[in-house]
Amino acid sequence: MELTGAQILLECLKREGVEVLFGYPGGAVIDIYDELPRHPLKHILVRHEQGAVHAADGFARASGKVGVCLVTSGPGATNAVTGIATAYMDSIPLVAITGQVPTPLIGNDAFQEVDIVGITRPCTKHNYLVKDVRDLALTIRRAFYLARSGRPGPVLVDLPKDVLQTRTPFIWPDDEAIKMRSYNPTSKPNKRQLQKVAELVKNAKQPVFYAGGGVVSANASDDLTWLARRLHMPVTATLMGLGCFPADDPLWLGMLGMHGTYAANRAIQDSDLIIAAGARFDDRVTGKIAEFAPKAKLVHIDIDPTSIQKNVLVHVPIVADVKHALADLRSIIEHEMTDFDFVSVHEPWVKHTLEWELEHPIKYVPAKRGEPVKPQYVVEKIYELTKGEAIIATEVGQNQMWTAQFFGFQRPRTFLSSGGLGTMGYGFPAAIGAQMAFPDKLVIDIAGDGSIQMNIQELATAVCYNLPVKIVILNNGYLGMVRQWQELFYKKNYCATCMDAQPDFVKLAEAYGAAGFRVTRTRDVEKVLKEAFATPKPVIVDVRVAPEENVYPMVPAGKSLGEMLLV
Ligand SMILES: Cc1ncc(C[n+]2csc(CCOP(=O)(O)OP(=O)(O)O)c2C)c(N)n1
Repeated sequence: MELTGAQILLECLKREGVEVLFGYPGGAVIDIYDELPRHPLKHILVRHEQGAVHAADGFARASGKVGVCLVTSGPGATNAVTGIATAYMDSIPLVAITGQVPTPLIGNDAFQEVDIVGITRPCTKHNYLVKDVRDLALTIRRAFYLARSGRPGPVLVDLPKDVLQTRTPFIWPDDEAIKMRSYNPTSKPNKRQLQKVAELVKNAKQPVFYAGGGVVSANASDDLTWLARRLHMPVTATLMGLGCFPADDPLWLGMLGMHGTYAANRAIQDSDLIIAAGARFDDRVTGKIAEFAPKAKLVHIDIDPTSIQKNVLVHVPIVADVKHALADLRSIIEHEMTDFDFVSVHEPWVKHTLEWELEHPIKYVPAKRGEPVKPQYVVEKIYELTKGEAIIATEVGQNQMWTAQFFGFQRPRTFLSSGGLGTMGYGFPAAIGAQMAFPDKLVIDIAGDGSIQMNIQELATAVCYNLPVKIVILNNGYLGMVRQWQELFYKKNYCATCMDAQPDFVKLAEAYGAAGFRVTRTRDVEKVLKEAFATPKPVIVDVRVAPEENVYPMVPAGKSLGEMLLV
């Protein structure tokens, strides 16, 4: 069967199980768009290419499948770079397809030409320029294989226009063909190392689990939860790991790191054994690295060998898929340590951590009568009203940290946030992607007034496809997180952080065909949120919150986890 490059691409996407494609057309990819109506793929036309990538990323995080986006050459491709880098930093499986000028024009500074393969080399897991249509099917298959295997990540495939137009016999490459000699991710753990871990836990008096996004992406939450309960070991997680362990479990310490809980940070500093799983010892987590967990032996489980020993010295490295490693550890504990009473050994330590939680819980000073709404209260209300049964996306800044602190995430894949790159404008398009994956779930973007303006144009997308995403803006009139740093560390020099000339968000929502609500009083928060959640279309809720509220606890940059500023 002879097909054009464009037809081959779409056939491959179909066979890879892709159901939805987030994209934006242009000259270089018209041939693909010309074919699209003849394929079962659902295409979501976004309003900005950055939105397409974040939406594909949100779809991937919520569903566990590979997200796919399609943009044109030149500015279409460069607009996608922030989204690609966002996915790269958080290890999200994504295939980004970009159009390119025809092969004879490559290197000629042709109209809308850009070297996107060069530009994205440092922020993709791998990228390809397909110069010969006969390589296309294999390249697409490999792109999916790379994106989803090993440490997941974004893969870019650049497709020149003439390649899309050329005909060639279509051959679907088999699984053997897609293997690459230089790429062999280790997924099975070394059993002896796991035995060592089991022994370490037995002998530890103050052990802690430190879970990262890898636990979520490896679908290893159940094993982690089982192990923590059986070993009677407190659990903390990074921002990316939230939801991998139920927040209502007594062993849950809360998030650790810069805006982590007192209990989690104290526990890490005092622990004698840390089992880190699918986490990368990011500086937002470790604080001053030389003083991180001074008494602890470190076990580090990660699929990416280059992640181990990168930031901290590890005593037991385990290169493996987190799912396999935790499942095998579980099996050792289940079958070889049946008689060991972990509860009695670790109970004094667990009690200690509970005391820390009581001493310094995550809290805020509630608003008095007549005072502006407290942003933390809004997040608490969202949690209460949804009972945690919602997919929550956030933007970046205080809104993100308050959500992490005050929404009790119970399940993996319910919290979508740009952790590594910290991309403002991520949350709303990601929420659109998640809503595509789960049309019947309540999807909420908790936003700041600065961040939401970075991709607000996607309201048109949400309205167009009837995606009832809710945006709750914690509107403090500031670029709040930067203002907080200015307040605490720059003598209140609020330079360029006051968001003057804000749009009327309610009217803006209405202009797009969505619904808009405004809340200025604490007593109206619950009523309006209820109404918003019951409205079957996209909604903006503009909540005017206390302008100078801060996120606490806070470990100042460069300090150790033991040096927290508390409320
Ligand atoms: C694209 C991008 N530009 C700049 C920043 C730096 N930055 C981090 S937080 C922040 C303020 C965010 O303000 P807002 O969205 O209003 O949220 P708030 O902190 O007030 O909740 C800024 C500017 C960023 N993270 N991303």
